[in-house]
Amino acid sequence: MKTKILTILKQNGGYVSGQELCNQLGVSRTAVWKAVKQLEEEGCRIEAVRNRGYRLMAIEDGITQAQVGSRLTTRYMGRNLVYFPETDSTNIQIKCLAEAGSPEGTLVIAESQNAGKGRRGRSWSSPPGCSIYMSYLLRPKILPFHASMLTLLAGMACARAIQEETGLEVKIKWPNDLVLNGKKICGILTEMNAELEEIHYIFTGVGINVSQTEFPEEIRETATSLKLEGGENVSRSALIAGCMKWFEHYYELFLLQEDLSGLKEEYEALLANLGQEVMVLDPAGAYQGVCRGIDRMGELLVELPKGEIRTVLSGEVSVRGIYGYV
Ligand code: BT5
Repeated sequence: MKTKILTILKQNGGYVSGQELCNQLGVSRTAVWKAVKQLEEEGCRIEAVRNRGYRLMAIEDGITQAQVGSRLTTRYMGRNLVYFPETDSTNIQIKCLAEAGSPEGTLVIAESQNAGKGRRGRSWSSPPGCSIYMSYLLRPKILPFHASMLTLLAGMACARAIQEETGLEVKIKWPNDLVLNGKKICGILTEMNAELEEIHYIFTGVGINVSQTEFPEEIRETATSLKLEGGENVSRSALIAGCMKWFEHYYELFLLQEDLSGLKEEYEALLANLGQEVMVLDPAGAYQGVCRGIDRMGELLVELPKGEIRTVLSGEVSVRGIYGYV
């Protein structure tokens, strides 16, 4: 109900009478009043004037259910939304929701995480107030070995949303990082529950650095935020809604063919290091080559000095430019 009230107040711009809200939502005046009070606690300034009604004056850059929900334009992505002021990890929480039968598109958002996860046991720095931590649930009927492509879709979606919201030319460092001016601005972690032939569910966690001005010592050289790179006053709720919109768009195209053939060009336009020398850190031995884009399965194509093209599977391999992190 909070989401609906906020949506109505936003759309209207002026005063909306208590009675009108009651009629539209089919609830009592007391219920409306209670929901308005809760919205105020979540950072919305709402004026209440006798005989005129409620009017939205200002809204803090919060990422609660109502604030994000009132911006969504999707059919299913983010429509079932759970918000935590603090949690261990949104990936852990979305897994619980998946086990409990939550529908595709369910989104968990947290203001902070005390056990934010990176890949392979690494951690994700997750202070409150300056960042986005979110995970969404998918139940695609695809083969488990096609699942890694969903990380690529997430990267495209977040990159497009950031570009749209800030105008900053963020790029994808294949397979799971977004980078800006040579530093990491976003990390993506996809996990799944599957059998050999069937995916039960899959979830993708996304962390986006929005307005940090400082980072912990160990990532100071490699991490950055939208604010540090010139993205002033970025609305986190708008950015989350944008990520959901673009993800739904790319996901639908992906499901048509269960591969990236319809998205390859768009992906490559966002790919960092395209046409440049990269180092492939393969556990079986590192090698150098020129990045030539991706194939329809989302594998990275690297041209070796003698012209042979190698396909690099995501997983254990890390790819970076020959000059530093990106
Ligand atoms: C990732 O792992 O980049 C995936 C990160 C996914 C985080 C999201 S937040 C919401 C959801 N819930 C979770 O618990 N996780 C997901 P990886 O490629 O392994 O990178 C991790 C490495 O990035 C760390 O070892 C640090 O070096 C660095 N790092 C940690 N926090 C960072 C930050 N905030 N910004 C940039 N780099 C960071």
